[in-house]
Amino acid sequence: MPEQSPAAAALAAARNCRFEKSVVRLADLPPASVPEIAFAGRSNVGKSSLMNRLLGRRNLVRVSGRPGCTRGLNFFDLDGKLYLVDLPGYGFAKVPASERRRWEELVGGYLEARETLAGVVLIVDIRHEAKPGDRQMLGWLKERGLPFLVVYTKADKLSGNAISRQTAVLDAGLGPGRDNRIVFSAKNGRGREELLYKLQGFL
Ligand SMILES: Nc1nc2c(ncn2[C@@H]2O[C@H](COP(=O)(O)OP(=O)(O)OP(=O)(O)O)[C@@H](O)[C@H]2O)c(=O)[nH]1
Ligand SMILES: [Mg+2]
Repeated sequence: MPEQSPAAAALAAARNCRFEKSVVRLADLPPASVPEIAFAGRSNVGKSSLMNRLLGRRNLVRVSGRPGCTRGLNFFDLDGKLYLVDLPGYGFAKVPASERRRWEELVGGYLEARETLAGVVLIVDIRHEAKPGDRQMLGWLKERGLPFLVVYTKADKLSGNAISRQTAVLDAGLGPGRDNRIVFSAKNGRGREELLYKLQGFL
């Protein structure tokens, strides 16, 4: 077993996690002092729920009743060794163009320039097909050469057959490659161990 980095060990232990800050302007990013992993996806796809499940916390990251609630980049500190970053969601139909531009500048700027970003988790709803926003996000990640993982979440909402069917649909639509995607459920914990293992590989 290779030796774990301090960040990977902190992720596995998930002992002292605390909300650090919500960033709405790139100038307010915390110092780039430890590795970080960001979580991206459409509004309401289950980003915050996945982070809570990953950390084994019921409510560290606020789960929204209303879609589109997460406006800033929300930084969570793990033992001072690692940041997890909950990114604001995209693809919410009713946002005005100005709000969409704001989102692109903030999230695009962050993904493009953050030196300590070790990898990104792109979360999609296993029941739906890949959306343009998901492809745009993957395009950015590939362009920058950032390590990424695609998570097909809410698997608890489908039967076994439907999971296989939808997995094939999303594999074809997004092309992450089998080693880069995970079937997941924040509700029953499916895929959590695999996710943890793969994220440690980023660190
Ligand atoms: N059944 C089921 N419901 C889920 C799962 N993950 C999230 N949800 C539900 O989906 C809704 C949205 O979850 P969030 O975790 O707030 O999603 P989000 O992507 O953080 O949403 P925004 O921050 O608003 O973009 C909530 O009602 C969750 O309870 C899952 O794996 N299974
Ligand atoms: Mg959220």
